Order: sequence, then structure tokens, then C-alpha cells
Amino acid sequence: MKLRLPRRRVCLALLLLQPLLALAQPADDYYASVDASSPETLRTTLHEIIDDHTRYPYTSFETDTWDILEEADRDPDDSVRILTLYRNNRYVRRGGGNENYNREHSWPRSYGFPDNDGASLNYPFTDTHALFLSDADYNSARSNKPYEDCLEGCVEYPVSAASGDGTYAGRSNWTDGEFTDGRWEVWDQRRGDIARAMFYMDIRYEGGAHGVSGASEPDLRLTNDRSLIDSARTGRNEPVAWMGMLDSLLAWHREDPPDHAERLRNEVIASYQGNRNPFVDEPQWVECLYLALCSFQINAGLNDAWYDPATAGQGFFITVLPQQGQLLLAHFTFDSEPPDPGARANLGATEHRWFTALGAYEGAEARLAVTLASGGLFDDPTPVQRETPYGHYELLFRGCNELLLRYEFPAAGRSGEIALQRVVTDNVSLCEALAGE
Ligand SMILES: [Ca+2]
Ligand SMILES: [Ca+2]
Repeated sequence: MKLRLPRRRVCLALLLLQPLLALAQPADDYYASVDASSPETLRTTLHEIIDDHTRYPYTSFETDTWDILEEADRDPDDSVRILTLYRNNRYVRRGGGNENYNREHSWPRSYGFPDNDGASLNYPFTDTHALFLSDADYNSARSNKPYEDCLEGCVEYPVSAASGDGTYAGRSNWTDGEFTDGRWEVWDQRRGDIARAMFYMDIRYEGGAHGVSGASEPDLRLTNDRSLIDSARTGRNEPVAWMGMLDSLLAWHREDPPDHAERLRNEVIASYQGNRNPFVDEPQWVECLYLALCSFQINAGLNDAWYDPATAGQGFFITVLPQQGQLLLAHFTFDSEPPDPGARANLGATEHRWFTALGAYEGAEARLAVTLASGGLFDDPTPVQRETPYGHYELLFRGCNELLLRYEFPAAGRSGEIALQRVVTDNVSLCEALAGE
């Protein structure tokens, strides 16, 4: 791994930062029956909880999806306005069909459930967990393109000037292609919302019939295979249908975790439909369902030196603090640019760099705030200089000797992931004993 870092004098001083992660709490006993010990049990038990919701009509003189969405998608700063999904525009609530905004099926209706005639009781078509208010032109441009990162040669659909700068990547939506062969990349602050709506649709719709109305429901599934997505685009309601792209959705879920506005949206929809989006409440279940990372518990048996064998000579020291629920990490690496001629190192070589990081952990995951340590000396009583946060690490343990570390250093323009293992394996058995407790 190469890092572009500021040239600074560094030392081993460990700086403690407040954890940035506030772990979501389940809503009362709503999830009491969940069994998250495997992807299969989690899927089954979650489906049972969110199944058989109350359906509201798509359009009606009674309460309909317009009414629910205009409450769910209200502008947090101005309750008489709504915020649109892709463009992030504010509009005064108009409801019921207007020239500015309409309703976006984030899981396109053409993938499994296009027919919403009155007799069909089409539950996914009217499910407001996956419906969002959208500018009509952006909705039309998105069409039924699968969600996927759009890296080159794509057309920009910026967010409104008040809230974005329209530059790649992140602050704009991007698209290319058409229909199933196309892609639509959601801008950075809503991409996680969309990912979690897709995960919800997969788990909510498992085929069979609605437990109260008896209406038949499709089994909706997520995939990275466009031919599967296209296979159910028949113009009819299908028993099995597909959407994607799963890998981008998993990345977007990590990049844009649930925030206050998304949690409020979940509450509003739950107050009508009677079911919740579990992935807004408990984001860590996504890793269990789609990556089979379910039951591993971070424990003090992980305390050790870790490294990537491909870049031996640099690495990580991990210290788990079980009583604090915190994980402390020191990352020893090198500057990618040669140091100034004549630069003096306080410890080691001038190109050595130490990052330190601290944060909360839960289950198999930890999210750490990173700082570049500098300014302290072992033989000098002067207090170390504190640094502004430098970025984040996400640690995902897949066992007692397998760790995926994702790093993001915005100031240096660097992000990526590294697969790590221990330098020596003596403590693996201790970890396995503690993980089994
Ligand atoms: Ca978001
Ligand atoms: Ca499904």
C-alpha cells in the first residue's frame, strides 16, 4: 500500500479520539425473534417480522402512497416542503401528480411487478419503503437502470445547487446505457438509503401469499447478473424477479450509513404499513445476509501484530478493550513521497508514518477514527500535539486470523481495502476460545 501523506515528524504517541459511531438500538422488542446466527436463519426470521404489512393504495381519495411519501420525504428544515431523492430539490407539497415531482419505484416495477390493477393487490408496487419522491425528469432518466457505480464516460445528473457541487464522485448522480444494460449511480448522501431499500425488498418479498389478504407475492432477489435481471422483464407480474447490482449496493450501504432523516423516514412508513426496514435499524445485518459474516465476536484474543504478506515490513498493532467496547489500532507505514533532503526523524527513518485510530466495535465490525500521530518525543515531557481526524478505518473480522481493513483518507485522496492476517498465529486459539463464549 502506498499513501500520500503530509511530511511531518512522527512518533509512537497514541492519540485518543471519541468514537464517531453511535450504534443503533432496536425498536423495543420488534426484533426479539431474530436469529442472526446464519444468513439463512436471519433471512427467515427477519422476513417473518416484516411480512404481511398493511397495504395502502397507490392512488386514491383515501390515504394513499402520496400521503405517506409526502410525510416520509418531508424536508427536515421546512415541514411544508418535500425533498426529492436524486436531485435533492425542495418543493412545496403538492401531492397527487404535479409538474415537478412524482413517485420513483427504486426497485423498478418492470422488474417483477408492473401490473397494479385493482384486483392484483400488488404489494411491492405500493410498498413505500421502496417508493421515493423524485423530480419527474430524473425519474425518467433513471428509467429502470440497475443501480451501479458509473466510473467512466457517464452523464451527470447533479443535485440541486443548494446542496451539491456536481463533481465526480459522489455529489452527483451519474448514468449511462439503457434499461437493464444501463446503470444509475446515486449521489453520496442517498446511495445508502437506496441500498437499504433494495435489501428490504429482497427480504420482505420471498414469494407465497400475503398472510391476511391472500394476495400472491413475488420472490424478489438481488444479484450481480444482468441477464437474471432482464429475465423477469416480461411486462407481467412474475413469481421471481431480480435487481442489482448487489456489489455496488453493499458498498453504498457502507459508504452512506443511516442518518437521522432516514430513521425518521422509516418511522413514518412503519406508522402506516406496520413494518420497518430492518437495515435502517440494524445495519450490521447486511454483512450477515449477503457476506455470511454473522456470529463472529471481536475479542481480546485478536490483540496482536497484523500485516499483509504482500507488503511485509509495515503493519498494524491491534488492541481490543472489552470493558470499554473499543478497539485501538496503530498502523505503521511509509510515506509514498521521498522526505525532504536533510529532514530529521525523531524516531526511525524520515519516511516512517504512524496512524493511530480508536472506535467502538460490535459483533465482527469496528469503525475507527484515524489520526496521524506527530509531535511527541519519548525523551521530552512536552504534551503531544493533537491532530484533526485524518480519516476512517472499518475493520471486518472474518475469523480469528482474517481481517478486512477498509481505509478512507479524504485529505490524501486515498481509500481502499487490505486483507490482513497475523504475523504469528500463537494467539489464534485464545481468540477462538473467547469467540465461542
Ligand atoms: Ca443517506
Ligand atoms: Ca427475496
